[in-house]
Amino acid sequence: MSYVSEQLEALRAKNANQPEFLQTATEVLTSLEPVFDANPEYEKNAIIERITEPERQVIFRVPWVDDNGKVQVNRGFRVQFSSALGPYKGGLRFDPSVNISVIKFLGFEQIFKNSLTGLPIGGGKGGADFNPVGKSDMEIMRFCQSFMTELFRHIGPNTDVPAGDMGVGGREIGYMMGQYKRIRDCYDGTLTGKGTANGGLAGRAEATGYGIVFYAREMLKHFGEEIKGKTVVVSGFGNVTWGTVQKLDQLGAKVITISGPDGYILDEDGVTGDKIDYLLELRASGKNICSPYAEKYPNAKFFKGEKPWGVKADLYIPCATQNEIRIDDAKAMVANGTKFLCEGSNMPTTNEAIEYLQSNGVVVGPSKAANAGGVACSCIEMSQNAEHTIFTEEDVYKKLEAIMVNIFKQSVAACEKYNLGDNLVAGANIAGFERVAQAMLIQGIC
Ligand code: 2IT
Repeated sequence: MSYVSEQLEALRAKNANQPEFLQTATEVLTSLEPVFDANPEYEKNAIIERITEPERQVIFRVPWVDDNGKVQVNRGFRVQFSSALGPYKGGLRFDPSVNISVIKFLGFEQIFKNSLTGLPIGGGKGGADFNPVGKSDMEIMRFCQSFMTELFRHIGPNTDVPAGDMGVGGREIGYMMGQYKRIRDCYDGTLTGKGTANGGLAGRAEATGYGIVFYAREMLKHFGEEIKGKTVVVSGFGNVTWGTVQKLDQLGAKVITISGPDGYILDEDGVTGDKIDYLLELRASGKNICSPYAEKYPNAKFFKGEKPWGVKADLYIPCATQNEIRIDDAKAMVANGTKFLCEGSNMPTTNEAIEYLQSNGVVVGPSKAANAGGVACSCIEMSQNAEHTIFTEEDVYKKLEAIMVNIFKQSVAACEKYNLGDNLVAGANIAGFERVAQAMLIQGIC
């Protein structure tokens, strides 16, 4: 039995109730087989055993009082997965689906994603099973303050630097930062994704989406195509979707769908100009996105409770959540003759769907690479705070673009080194892994 198979079996036995974590571990480790074959010192140094076991996992009670005076309790998490490359870095997700498996999957992916940026950041993730939908602003504030009243003791600018993820944006980061500062008496840039009035980085909100589109542009260019004029199906409606849609529009691609919890809209005229601003307005309202959009723009069709993957497009960019593309969706994409899928959200495609797409000639750009622009800009925010300075939006976008181009190049180089053809999923895993593994060897058994 190979080192990878043996370790996957051990992981399954040890983490039987963590399907999301096992899914990413299987995807990553399987693609690393050729690396372990070529580098026996990794097995000798138990790299898999160590990299799959978080350095530390904190689970804590988050009590808060709702607007009716009722006491509520949520479960908070922070998984500090790997500090081989720098302080733990990764977002906080507030969503009812959050559990230890989801946070471990996100934290594990973050190790390789952060490595791909080439910046000095380790991997971590956290969050809570708190549902922000329908909560008042004061409820959100009380929740964030209670969450930070425990989390503060585990984080710091050189220890662990959380940011946002689903359900955590500038507002939540602001409340958490206020509480952190109050408890620690320290304005030290421990959280990223802050508002610009608050030490935040200009352009951080758009960075993930912009980066995804830069990556998609490089991917298309590599296969002799250009993003301009392409028809694109996008899912989601959050920050990532917004930045993605905006940059696609700027580069002359036509976005024809977006989706929300209520379904999706198909707008053959293109989601463009003031429609993008309207989306932002809807999102800020905390209400459904799609039905009001279709009411305001009658040419757009609303498909209640459905996902957009059956719509024909040149390029698909999922930006909602994990496992939003399953085998039947992959089949629909192939039947529609697409050549490209660029993952925006973390692990949007099941392993079965990735295999089907790849074996039917669809190039898959993996989220670890494609959405790394968000965390890369978080790291730029860390350096802005450490230098007590302010970078311009222009500086940020220039750095972001260079980082995304470099991530694509590294992934292609790994494909060439290990003869993997167009398998950019494996290329990204390998390029990300090799930097972490080298750092782990240098640091000894720890
Ligand atoms: O998934 C991600 O990379 C994020 N949610 C952003 C993490 C960060 O630290 O900016």
